[in-house]
Amino acid sequence: MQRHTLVEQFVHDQAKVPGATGELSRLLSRLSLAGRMIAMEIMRAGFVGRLGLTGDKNVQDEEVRALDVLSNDIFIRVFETVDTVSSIASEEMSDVYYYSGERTGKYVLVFDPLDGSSNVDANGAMGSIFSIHRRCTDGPRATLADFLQPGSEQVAAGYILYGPATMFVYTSGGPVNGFTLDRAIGEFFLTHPGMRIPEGTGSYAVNEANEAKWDERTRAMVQRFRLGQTACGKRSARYVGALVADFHRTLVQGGIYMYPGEAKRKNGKLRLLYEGAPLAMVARQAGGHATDGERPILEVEPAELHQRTPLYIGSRADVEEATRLLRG
Ligand code: AHM
Ligand code: MG
Repeated sequence: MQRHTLVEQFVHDQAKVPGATGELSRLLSRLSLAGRMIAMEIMRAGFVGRLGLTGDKNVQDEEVRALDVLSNDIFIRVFETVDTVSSIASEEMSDVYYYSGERTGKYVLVFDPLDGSSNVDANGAMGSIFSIHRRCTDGPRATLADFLQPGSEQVAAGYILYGPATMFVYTSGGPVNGFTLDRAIGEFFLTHPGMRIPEGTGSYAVNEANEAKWDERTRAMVQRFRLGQTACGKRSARYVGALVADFHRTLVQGGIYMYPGEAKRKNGKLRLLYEGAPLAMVARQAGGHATDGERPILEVEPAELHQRTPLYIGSRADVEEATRLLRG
């Protein structure tokens, strides 16, 4: 029997929501288009001279790669004609991006167009992460307030993983479903229905080279995972350095991914709105959990677009244990 396509799944999900207009399905299917376009660009990057840095820095003073810019442009273009998205925001743009004219659509979209892009030159995995909120204001166009909603208010969230296979993984508040791209025909098919994060297995993932920057509690907590002194016992370490790839492995095999706060960067490196919150929604809907070391990520009230957050995400028991150890 042939599997569901991604678009069939959207229609199926939508049929369960009374009064649904199909706008969310359209938005999600446009995201899958952006994903297919970016996957193609990544495959071709080495041939067409798109590896490496542009020489510019983004709003967060990070070096920008050619593929970061291209991926961001793809997202902008793909939503140009999708009025249901009132406006968009992204890791690569300092402020909310407004399309010309009035856009009263009911959704706002925030994304990291190419996460883990430092892997590009090494032909490593990367991803795009997205989060969709229903607007909480009703003016002629969205405002910053529409973006600064807690993760618990997300309507849908997910990611596209550009690995050996391209995958689209999302939830719209129900199960987490994973789709794999059949490159020959450009279609995503449901390969991972109802994903659940396993408990009691898997690896721990953290950049241990940052140990000197952590406080004593963080150091002691990570050491317990390293030495197999947590409830789950001996673990292996894994770290791709691309959040989507590290998270996807954690979703499939269990365990925990961590990016702690540091002495000079107390909220760590990752961003709340387009990295932490969307993945936290996926984790929750798959039975897992995510915290910032104190609070559930989904409960954090954002104060700014590019707010950073420490992140502990994965199997519920592991995340709860790490959070307990951090609290002391
Ligand atoms: P980016 O959004 O600029 O690509 O940065 C985020 C990435 C994550 O994908 C990854 O988990 C993390 O940065 C790796 O950081 P580090 O190299 O400090 O371990
Ligand atoms: Mg990122």
